Amino acid sequence: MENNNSRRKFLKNTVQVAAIITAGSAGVSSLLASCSPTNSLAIPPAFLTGFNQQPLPYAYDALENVIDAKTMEIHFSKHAAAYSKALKEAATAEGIDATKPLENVLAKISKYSVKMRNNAGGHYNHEMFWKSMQPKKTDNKPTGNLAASIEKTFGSFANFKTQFSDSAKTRFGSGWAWLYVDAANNLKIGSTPNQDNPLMDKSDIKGFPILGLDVWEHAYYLKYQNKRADYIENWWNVVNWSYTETRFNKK
Ligand code: MN3
Repeated sequence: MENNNSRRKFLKNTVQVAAIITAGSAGVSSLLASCSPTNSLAIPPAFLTGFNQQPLPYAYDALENVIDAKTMEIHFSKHAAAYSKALKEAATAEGIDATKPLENVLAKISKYSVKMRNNAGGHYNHEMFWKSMQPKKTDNKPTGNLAASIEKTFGSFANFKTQFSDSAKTRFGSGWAWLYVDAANNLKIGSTPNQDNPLMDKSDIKGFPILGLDVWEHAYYLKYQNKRADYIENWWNVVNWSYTETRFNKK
């Protein structure tokens, strides 16, 4: 496998070099452009998502009392792992290069199958979700630019939390609540059904997500049963505001 990949890369590079030599000066820049990875969304490399599941940044029991270890284990190792696996199957079937950023697929999701939409979204959303949490902190709130922007946009952090929580509570069935930055660089709150997200061309809300909350029952049912509102209220204690702020400041 390794040898085949190296050989393929070598052949590809050789073909590209040969093509550049024969293209002449006029053709070189366009050819180089076609060789470089596409990043139509201008998202910095640090925020680009691959197709493989990354390790959970903490132990299964690290968020205990807010998200129990059993829920975390099943959510990460079964649900989220399945999205990544099915995403890679769909990519193979639909001729998508899984070494390129997933964001490029999300931006053109209407061109692909329902399987691709569900699993590209499912994988992206969970990869972001794990990073957006950390062990419980008292008085957990944003700082710096993000705190200032939240206060300016929503009046106060408390108002923001109420609006975001309402968005999460009122999402009918399965889906996500989002804090995202729209094309005009405004902070917005919204929600999407299933595994959709604001990066998808099909989404009703569009922008760069900086914080997302999974309100599928698999995210909370073992501990909270039908009490989604309690899960949401507790979740604020484990939000990783430092990571959220990093995503915000990329804009
Ligand atoms: Mn989930």
